[in-house]
Amino acid sequence: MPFHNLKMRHFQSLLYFTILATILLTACSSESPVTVESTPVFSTSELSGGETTVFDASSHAFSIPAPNLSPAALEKHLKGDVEFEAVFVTAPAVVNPGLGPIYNNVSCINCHSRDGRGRPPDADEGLVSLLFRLSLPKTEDAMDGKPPIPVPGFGTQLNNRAIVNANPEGKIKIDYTEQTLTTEDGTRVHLRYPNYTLTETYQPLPEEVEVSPRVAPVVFGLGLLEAIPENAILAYADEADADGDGISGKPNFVWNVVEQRYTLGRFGWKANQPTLLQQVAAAYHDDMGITTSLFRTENSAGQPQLTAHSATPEISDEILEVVTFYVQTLAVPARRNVEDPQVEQGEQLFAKAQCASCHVPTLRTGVLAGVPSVSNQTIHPYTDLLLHDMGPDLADNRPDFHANGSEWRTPPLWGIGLVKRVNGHTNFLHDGRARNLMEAILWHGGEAEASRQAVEQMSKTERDALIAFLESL
Ligand code: HEC
Ligand code: HEC
Ligand SMILES: [Ca+2]
Ligand SMILES: [Ca+2]
Ligand SMILES: [Ca+2]
Repeated sequence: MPFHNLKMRHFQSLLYFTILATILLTACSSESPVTVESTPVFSTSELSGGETTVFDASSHAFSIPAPNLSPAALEKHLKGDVEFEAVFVTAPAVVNPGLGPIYNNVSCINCHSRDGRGRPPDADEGLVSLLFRLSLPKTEDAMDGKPPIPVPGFGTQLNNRAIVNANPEGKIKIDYTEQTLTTEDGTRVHLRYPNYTLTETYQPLPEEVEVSPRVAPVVFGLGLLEAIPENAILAYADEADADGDGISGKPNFVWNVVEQRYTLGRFGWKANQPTLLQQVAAAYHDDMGITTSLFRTENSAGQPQLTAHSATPEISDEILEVVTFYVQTLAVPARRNVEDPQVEQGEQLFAKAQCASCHVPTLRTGVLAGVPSVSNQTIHPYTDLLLHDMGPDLADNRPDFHANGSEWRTPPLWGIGLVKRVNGHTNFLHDGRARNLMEAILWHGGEAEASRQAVEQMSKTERDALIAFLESL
């Protein structure tokens, strides 16, 4: 996308905004009363990622470098791209050794397929891009803000694969219970609730183990989310629900390995990672069994399969840095069909149903050191990066720092309409149980109870418009 073209589009949307504002003002003066929504002003802009936006709605839409990278930055991004796709093997190979001995997958891209999202396995298919976090219950204050307690012999994640001569920690069997929900206008919607059974564990697993399923999320636009100033995020927090709207966003504060203190969590389904550097190092460590300077001890420490262990990290800081830069600088795909009347109606319904109270449409980034392309951008991520109680049906009942067993971080919705084209499925939510966008909405409970009820009360035309809006993101 040439730069002038991007500018042109930007100009068009500004112009469009001005016209819209004028129409609204005119409407205000002639017709009263006009109700003003308390939700943030939504944007009609197509530029979801500011100047990092790309106009590409193909199956590669999530894999494009931000168009505003300098030549040197692009080169660094492309080095990271190679490492993101690198397949790791058993030591002592010459290229990419260090896999395992226990792991979940052999490369980043295997889980984040096409830089997009994972899904639960089909029947008779092994786990690919869904993993399970484990912990022991906390005896005293479950909400102590401390990290999850590792399960002896298993750690905090079930590693379901192992290299030759080592044992996988176990397997998971998934089956679903079907439920039916009827909306006000009589439409029947089928929902499936997942049940997990841990099988073939290499040693007995304590009865009381807590299990949290997580599918791999998309990895584009993340530098922008990292560049949002902390105080901008905290400004949306309303833990005691002081404004009485039933919604009480809460920040997570999690252990920051580099700074050796608790800092704001932003990444992962429970916002349990503070920075992309730490998120990436944790992925190498937990998901692939690769040590780095941040996590020097193998994830299998203390298990019989770990025979030899070197204090030297299995990958260099340079690799860690370029992969981090890669996920910081993937472009955000532009919205489509923003002027379609059905999409516009859906956008209004999204605000009216209070979706925008958590899925915040517009934020402004600050400065992210070393990554000028994501700095000072106006973006439309549709998240507040805060934790919300989503009710018992979505609960994993496994606390993660300050997140309790029913709290989840609002996931960004940008690009969600392209998941089908990029990843060939429409499985949503943290465990991929929803088989389409409407199912994802109808699982909302807890703080989002009123939003879900609003959707249940909509007419079919309105629900179609809401989905058309989500598909335009
Ligand atoms: C086994 C599958 C798997 C592998 C392999 C994997 N990931 Fe992930 N990734 C996930 C899951 C699942 C999450 C969500 C984790 C959570 O919520 O706790 C995640 C989260 C992330 C996030 C945060 C996204 C967000 O929106 O918060 C980033 C960035 C990321 N992974 C990058 C990587 C990189 C880089 C690699 C390779 C070093 C990698 N991942 C390897 C499954 C995987
Ligand atoms: C109280 C905050 C809140 C409100 C209000 C809310 N959501 Fe969500 N939304 C979330 C959270 C948190 C999740 C993740 C839940 C999970 O994965 O278990 C989510 C997930 C989603 C997803 C799936 C995203 C993905 O990546 O899997 C969609 C789509 C969605 N919401 C749309 C909506 C719509 C439409 C509305 C209004 C009708 C709405 N949400 C209202 C917090 C909220
Ligand atoms: Ca290793
Ligand atoms: Ca483990
Ligand atoms: Ca509130």
